[in-house]
Amino acid sequence: MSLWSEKRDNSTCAHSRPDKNGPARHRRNTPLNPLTCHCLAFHNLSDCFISTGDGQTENPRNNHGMALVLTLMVVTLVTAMVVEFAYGVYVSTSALHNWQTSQQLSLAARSATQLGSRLIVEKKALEPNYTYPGVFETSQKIPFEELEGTISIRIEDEAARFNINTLVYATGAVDRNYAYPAFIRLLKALELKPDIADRIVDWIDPDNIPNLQGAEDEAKNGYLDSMDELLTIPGIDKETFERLQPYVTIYGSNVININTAGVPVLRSLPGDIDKSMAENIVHYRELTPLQIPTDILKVAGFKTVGNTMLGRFNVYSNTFRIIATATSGDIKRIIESVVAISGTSRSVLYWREY
Ligand SMILES: [Ca+2]
Repeated sequence: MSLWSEKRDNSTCAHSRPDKNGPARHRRNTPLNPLTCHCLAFHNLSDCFISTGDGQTENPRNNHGMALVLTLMVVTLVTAMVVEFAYGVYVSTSALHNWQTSQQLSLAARSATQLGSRLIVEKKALEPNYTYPGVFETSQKIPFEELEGTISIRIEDEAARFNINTLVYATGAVDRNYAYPAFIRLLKALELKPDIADRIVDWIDPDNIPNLQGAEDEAKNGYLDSMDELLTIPGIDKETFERLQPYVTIYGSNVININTAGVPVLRSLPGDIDKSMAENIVHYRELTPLQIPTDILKVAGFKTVGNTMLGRFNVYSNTFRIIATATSGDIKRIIESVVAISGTSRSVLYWREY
């Protein structure tokens, strides 16, 4: 039995093409015409295409489908807009929260810096004759109830380092009597080339006449204002900088603190101090920090040579670097400063917050 023969009444169709009786519409008992109605197998309204007379067909089911697609598109669009708006609000709120936290951490770091200065003053009051050790660290919870986190304070003795600005006197002349040869000794101890001394001297001194191994190209002709400035001096690459940086400063005098200086800086002192002699000083002060300069004569190997060093070192310091770090979650604020302490007063020589 064919599909055609299965129809109960295939002589009529619910639809017809437009004719003189009006536009195409659902009309019952219209004679079936296969050319105008395509209901060949299933005489079902939902399966029937209506010929519009211009070669195109319409289907009520398609109209329903189109409406559904449009509805879905609108819902998708509105959902996307809502999600984007919510994300924007989240980002704005998060940024505001981070900014507020950052501001609070900045205040905490400032407080920690003040605390660091006070610790130095109190320690100097307890031990007025000498400064030891060269590094002091402490940390505690942030004292703000509304903010969870920690603050840490690191204090470093700046007199443990060689001051490279002392290579040149304020008059512009090079200190070839002490600072220059002392710096050459430091470079040798660090296994760095001696020409670095001339390059730094040319950078600082006011003239434009290059030293033997120096360079006056675009020289500053002034004292260094920051350690990073070393990297702008021709001939000082990053590797040289990283090796030199822990042992030099631009603050304080050219008199180092023998109680805190590292082995390479100790070797910058006069007296041809080799590595093992410098290590003798380190071991001695670990047990008994030097109270007065002549205590150097008690250190193994310095009974004689110690006299040639007197006047070139101290056993205390008045210049310190304070690194205060405030942390809450992933957010951190750091204040690095250098302060000069005189009695109970202190003056800030350097301040950087990041
Ligand atoms: Ca110069």
